[in-house]
Amino acid sequence: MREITCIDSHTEGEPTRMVWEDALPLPGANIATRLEEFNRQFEMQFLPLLLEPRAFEAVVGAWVGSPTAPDCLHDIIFFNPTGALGMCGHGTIGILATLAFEGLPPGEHQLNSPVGIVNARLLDGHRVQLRNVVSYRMAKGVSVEVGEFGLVTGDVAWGGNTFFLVENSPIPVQIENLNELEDFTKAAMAAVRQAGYPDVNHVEVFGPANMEGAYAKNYVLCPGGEYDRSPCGTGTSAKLACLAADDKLAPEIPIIIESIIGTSYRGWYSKHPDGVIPTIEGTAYVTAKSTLIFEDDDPMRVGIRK
Ligand code: PYC
Repeated sequence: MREITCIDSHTEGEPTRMVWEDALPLPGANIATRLEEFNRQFEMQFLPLLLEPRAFEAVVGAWVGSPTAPDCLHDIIFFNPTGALGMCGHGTIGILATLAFEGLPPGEHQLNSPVGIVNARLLDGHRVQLRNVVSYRMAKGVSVEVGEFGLVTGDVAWGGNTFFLVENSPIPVQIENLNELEDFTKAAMAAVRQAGYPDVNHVEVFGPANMEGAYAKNYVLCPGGEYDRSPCGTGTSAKLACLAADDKLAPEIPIIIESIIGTSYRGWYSKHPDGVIPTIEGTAYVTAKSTLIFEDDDPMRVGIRK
């Protein structure tokens, strides 16, 4: 029998399940070799933490280990049921709130992710400002035929993951349209990948906000087919990069992006020679500290595989 202790949190509604390296060690002298080891172990060791019956597919995992880069608090690897993510904004905010729950005082920390070092400022027990990796637009005005939805135009941008961002969603971005938004964004993901952007692994569509003062409301399809309950930290970073590239938003001016469930992030950017450095501010709460049990004779020991 195997026991693994996890700490769960949600960031603006989006779940994170954190696991320490003591439970699942990843040997390696740097984050790249640790990621290789993670990829080797993913199917049998990490994926079962996210799947039913112990979780569900929207949960993002966060492996937290000792730092292999100078001046960093931890190495971090985020993952969802399809494998490792580059970065994860909601996950970083969730980890900081979890570390605060475990006794970390407010302050500023660096975390070493597979796509670069990020800075996270813990403002209190729950509120965190994430200064993300350099984000930039990769392509403007990419038009693709999306089946019954017709011709759809959007930008491709990097915010720690690769996004296809569609400014005016053909499906109104409202919670009652979840099924249609899922169908549309899945079709758009397939179309944009086929059109020469195979690395796109998130689709982010926008519509008018319900929240007073918010810039827009988004729906974000994540790899694996689940949607982000938060406004997506890396997605908001990609959006800030596009707004900056179009001169639609000046540096250091905060905007609010509302999520499909009505939660929000505040985001702004600083200029960088290769794009922008986004800052994303949001709030997370710990929801559970649990010991997962994997009994040897449990047919669902590795989770329900579809
Ligand atoms: O907040 O960056 C994010 C994120 C990526 C996937 C789910 N959340």
